Amino acid sequence: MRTQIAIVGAGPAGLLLGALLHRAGIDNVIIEQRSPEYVLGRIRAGVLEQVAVDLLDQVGVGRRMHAEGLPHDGFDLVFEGQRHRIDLQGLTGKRVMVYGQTEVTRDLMDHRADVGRTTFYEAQDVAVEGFDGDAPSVSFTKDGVRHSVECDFIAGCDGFHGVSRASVPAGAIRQHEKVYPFGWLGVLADVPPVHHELIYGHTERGFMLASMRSHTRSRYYVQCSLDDHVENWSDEAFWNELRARLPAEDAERLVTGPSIEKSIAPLRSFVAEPMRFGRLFLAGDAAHIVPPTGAKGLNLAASDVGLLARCFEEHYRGNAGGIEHYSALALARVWKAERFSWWFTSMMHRFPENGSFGHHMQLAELSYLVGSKAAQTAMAENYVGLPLN
Ligand code: RFL
Ligand code: PHB
Repeated sequence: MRTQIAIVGAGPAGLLLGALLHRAGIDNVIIEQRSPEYVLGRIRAGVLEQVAVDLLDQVGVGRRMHAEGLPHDGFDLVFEGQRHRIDLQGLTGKRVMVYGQTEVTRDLMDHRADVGRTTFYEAQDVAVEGFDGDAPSVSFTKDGVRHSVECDFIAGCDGFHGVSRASVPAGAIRQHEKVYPFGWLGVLADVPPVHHELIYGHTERGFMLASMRSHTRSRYYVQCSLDDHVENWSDEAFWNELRARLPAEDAERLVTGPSIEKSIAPLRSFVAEPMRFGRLFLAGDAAHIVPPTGAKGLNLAASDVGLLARCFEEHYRGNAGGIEHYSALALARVWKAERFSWWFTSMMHRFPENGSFGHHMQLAELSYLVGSKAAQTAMAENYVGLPLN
């Protein structure tokens, strides 16, 4: 089989890239190692920046997002038991859209099925080959048969643990990493959210986040230890811990119920440079990871593939230099989102090794932030998302 772009991975990056290329008339095939149900079962991001919303609109999959998503004009920061609102709309003129990654993925999967582009799910032993020469290909085994997709370019959209980045010779890639000494324990439950906007909390017991998927479905997180296990957390234990981290008035209002999903995610900052190796291009979590505090992971995946699709379009329009700029353009945005996510994470979590001095530095920074319009504007500009260049 032959195509123009072979895309490895059917997460949001791969599916959105497929849709953008389809719209530009560029042939593409997606190869995904899991089943569609497995991909949809991963509960992850919840907040979309305007850039991501615009890209979904551009490819014509925005209808349900606009009908069911919740536009948010601000969020609350909590420290020392008090809530302080960050007015995104007032400070930047922009808002964010609360709409789950699962729904984004479902909308993109439905669109792909409608337009009839090929996706291979449950592909085993996926290998990316020949990208340092003129004849790249992606091979895999499906139902016991080995297949090969020959292509002009490979887009590695296969997440942090994927095969694309791992196939680049070690000497050709630089990796920058910071691993945080804690994780997030997340719970999804069909209970109304405790507040109509998100609440990010700094508490003596550690970080907490109150988020949502709809008016009837809540997503909550509490900072936990890296060696903790989901099995250690009954629903009751989780709700008690969350209640202990919420401001008193919210704790009283909190509605609890059985969890639908419960998981622990480690927190990591990671960047691989460059994001292009000959005819292989990395996008999304395959190239970089941010801790979820800034809600940037899915949004960076979307902006990467927005840039990549533009570069491929230029290339096929006859501008051979089109693809030369991808890595530098994408990384300029990635590093800024890395900085914001690292900063927000550092300010909000309990770092046992930082001691009382570190704790006071966090409180001083939070106190400065809520007292300074300039500091709030800087935070809000980053939260709603920087322009796509
Ligand atoms: P994905 O979603 O990991 O998709 C990669 C796909 O590639 C497949 N794959 C392979 N396919 C073929 N061959 C192989 N060898 C393969 N290896 C892997 C995988 O099965 C998968 O389907 O990466 P992508 O598309 O780059 O998307 C990135 C986002 O998923 C991620 O950045 C976000 O979920 C991060 N994130 C958040 N981002 C936001 O923008 N806003 C948020 O509010 C937000 N909250 C979060 C988050 C991530 C979290 N976790 C669990 C890490 C909250 C959490 C808790
Ligand atoms: C979520 O709803 O899952 C979510 C929201 C905001 C974040 C991280 C995760 O910063």
